[in-house]
Amino acid sequence: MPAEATTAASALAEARRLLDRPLLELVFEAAGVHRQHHDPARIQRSQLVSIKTGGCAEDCGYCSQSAHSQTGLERQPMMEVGAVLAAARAAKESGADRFCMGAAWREVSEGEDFERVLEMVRGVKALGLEACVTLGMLEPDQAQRLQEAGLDFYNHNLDTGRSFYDRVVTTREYDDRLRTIEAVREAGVRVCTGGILGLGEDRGARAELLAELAGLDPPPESVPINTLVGVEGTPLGDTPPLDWAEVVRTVAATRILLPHSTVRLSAGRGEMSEQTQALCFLAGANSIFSGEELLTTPNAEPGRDEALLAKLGLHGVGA
Ligand code: SAM
Ligand code: DTB
Ligand code: SF4
Repeated sequence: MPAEATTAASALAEARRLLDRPLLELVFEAAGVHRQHHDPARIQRSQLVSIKTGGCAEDCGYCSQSAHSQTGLERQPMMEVGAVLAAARAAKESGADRFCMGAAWREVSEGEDFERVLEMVRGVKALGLEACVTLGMLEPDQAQRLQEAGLDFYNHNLDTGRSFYDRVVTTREYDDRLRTIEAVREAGVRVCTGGILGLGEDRGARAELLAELAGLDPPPESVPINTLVGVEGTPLGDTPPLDWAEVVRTVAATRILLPHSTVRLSAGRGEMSEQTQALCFLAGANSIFSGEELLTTPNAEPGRDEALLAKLGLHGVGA
C-alpha cells in the first residue's frame, strides 16, 4: 500500500477506535485533552446571518434552501450592506465575537454580489468582530480577495464521510469541497470545516468524516459539528434523530483528533437538552452559534444560552 493510503487507513482506524470506546471513558479522555489546550470555561460565540436566502442550485438533501426541494421557504435577494452591518452591531452588543455571513450559492461568481460581500467583510471587521463567510465553492483568486478584505474564516463543510456522501449531495463532488478548502488555506484565511450528524449515516461514516478532517494538513482551525435540523420537504427531512450519546461521542472524538481546533456545537442545539449540551462542553466543544436563528431555522430561545452558560460556570470570549 502507498504511504498516503496507509496513513489514511490508520487515521480511519483510530477515529473508529475512539468512537467505539465506552462513552464515559471517551468523554474523560477528551476532557483532559481539552484542558491541556484550551481554557475550559471559555465558549466562543458566533452569530449567523443569511445574506442571500433560498433558490440554491445544489441538491443538498438536508437543506431548506435547495431549489431541488419544496420547503416553502421564501427566497430573499442579497441583503444590503447597511442591514448586514446593523445585524453585526446587534450581534456584538449581545456578546458574539464572530459574525458569519451565509449565502445560498453553489459557488461564488464575480460581479456586484461578490463586491458587496467584500464590503460586508470590511464593515464587520471595522466593528471589531471576527468575520466569517460561507458562500459555496471558491476559486483561489476569490479566496485571495476575501483575505485582502480582512476575512478571518471561511466555512465550507465536508458534511459527511466519503462513502455516504452521494446519498446526501449529487451536484457537488467531495473533492470539490477539498479543493475549496485548499484555496482558502492557500490564501491565508483560516479554515472552518466540519459536518452534519444524523443524516442516516452509521458510525463508520462518522469515523470517515473525522479521519478526513483530522487528515487535513494543517488541521482546520474551526470544526462545526452540526446535527440535522429536519426540514419538511427535503429528502432527509424525516430522518429519525440521532441518539444524544452518539452526538457526545462524536464531539469527544473530534476533540481528541483535533486537539487545537475550536469545536463548534452548531446546528441542532435547539432540540438538544441542557444535559446533552453540558456533556458536549465537557467533551471539548468550545463554541456555539448564538442568537435566535441560524440561517433559516431556529437556534435558541432568548436567554436560554445565557442561563445555560451561567449554570455551567462558562463564559463567552471577553466576558
Ligand atoms: N451554500 C453554502 C455551502 O453549502 O457551502 C453555504 C451555506 S450552507 C447552509 C452551510 C452548511 O450548513 C452546510 O454545509 C451544512 O453543513 C449546514 N446545514 C445546512 N442545512 C442544515 C440542516 N438542515 N441541518 C444541519 N446543518 C445544516
Ligand atoms: C455550519 O456548519 N453550520 C451553520 C454554518 N456552518 C453556516 C449553518 C447551519 C444551518 C442550519 C440550517 C438553517 O438554519 O438553514
Ligand atoms: Fe445550497 Fe449550501 Fe443549501 Fe447546499 S447547503 S443547498 S450549497 S445553500
